[in-house]
Amino acid sequence: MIKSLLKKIYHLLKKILAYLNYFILVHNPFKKYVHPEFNADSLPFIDQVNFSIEKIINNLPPTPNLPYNLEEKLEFFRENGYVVLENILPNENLDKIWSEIEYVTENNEKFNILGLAHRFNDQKETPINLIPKDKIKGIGTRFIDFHDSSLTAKNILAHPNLVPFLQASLSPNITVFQSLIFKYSSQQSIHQDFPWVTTKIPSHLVAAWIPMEDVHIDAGPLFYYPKSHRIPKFDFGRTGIIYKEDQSLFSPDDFSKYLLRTCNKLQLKKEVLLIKKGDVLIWHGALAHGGMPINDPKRTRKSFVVHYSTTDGLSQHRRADFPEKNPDKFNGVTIFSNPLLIHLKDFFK
Ligand SMILES: O=C(O)CCC(=O)C(=O)O
Ligand SMILES: [Fe+2]
Repeated sequence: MIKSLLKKIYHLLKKILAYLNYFILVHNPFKKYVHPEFNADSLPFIDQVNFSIEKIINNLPPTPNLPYNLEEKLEFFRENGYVVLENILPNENLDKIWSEIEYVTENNEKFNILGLAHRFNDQKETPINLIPKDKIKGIGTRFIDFHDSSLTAKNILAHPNLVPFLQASLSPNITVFQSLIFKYSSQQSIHQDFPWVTTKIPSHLVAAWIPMEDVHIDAGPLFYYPKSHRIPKFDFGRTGIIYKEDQSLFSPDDFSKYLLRTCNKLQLKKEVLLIKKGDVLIWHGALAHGGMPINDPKRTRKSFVVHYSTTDGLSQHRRADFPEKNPDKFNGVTIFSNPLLIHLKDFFK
């Protein structure tokens, strides 16, 4: 009782201090405060209003035989911050990735691929051979950068039906920042990705949400707020638009509240993603989104999430200390090798 009261007082004082510090930051007479934003000089062309979609497409390698109208999809993406590309990926390959994940789960003691499990090791990324099997199988688990170890995963994330869209939305020189595989909804609260998924150029970020089964409404679908990619950026205080646990004045929770408040104020309407296996959702690095709560815990929501950046934003694997000499290219996508998992590189062929 006293302990929880003390905890509440501590958090309240911390918050007051954060606001006080922020006030000083904003009103500092010696340093003009500028509300943080993406750097205008390095914005992808699609986010530069006077750059036409036609011009963007003309800058790309030729894109014959796409099963969708690239120009229309890009216009929609530019305006709404997301788009769905229907029926563009082969089901057999999606099934293959999932069977690899099942193998890795059943034989976790052999793999030090990173994972994250609910209420395990302080929610820190942990090699899966150190996570108990029942935890790995539970709700809240994610496999991190599985594509490092799977050729099929690499071929899916660099599928020829996907790459031209990604190149047009970022730059012809795209790379993978990180990938995640979920069996169940993440149930994550509303957020934008760029404060966490950070490269040298925070605006160089798009993500693909690739279902490995049709999404059921009770499985905790992904949700998002169309057009929220244009709302003013949240200022974390001291660290600008990027979150740094040890330096930012404000917390991820403050960030979520800001996003919800701003989306509601601007009357942006929440949408829930009920797409089918083979479809892909692409979302802008600044689109507000999250995972709905799971209504039926028996319902899985197998999905593969890939965060892409450009080679200007990220010039090596994010776990590497040195640049790689000749990184692999899959259909135009640079995929750096993970120096910590070389023994598992393309383990699954
Ligand atoms: O799939 C989900 O539930 C959320 C995933 C997500 O927000 C992300 O990976 O950035
Ligand atoms: Fe996210």
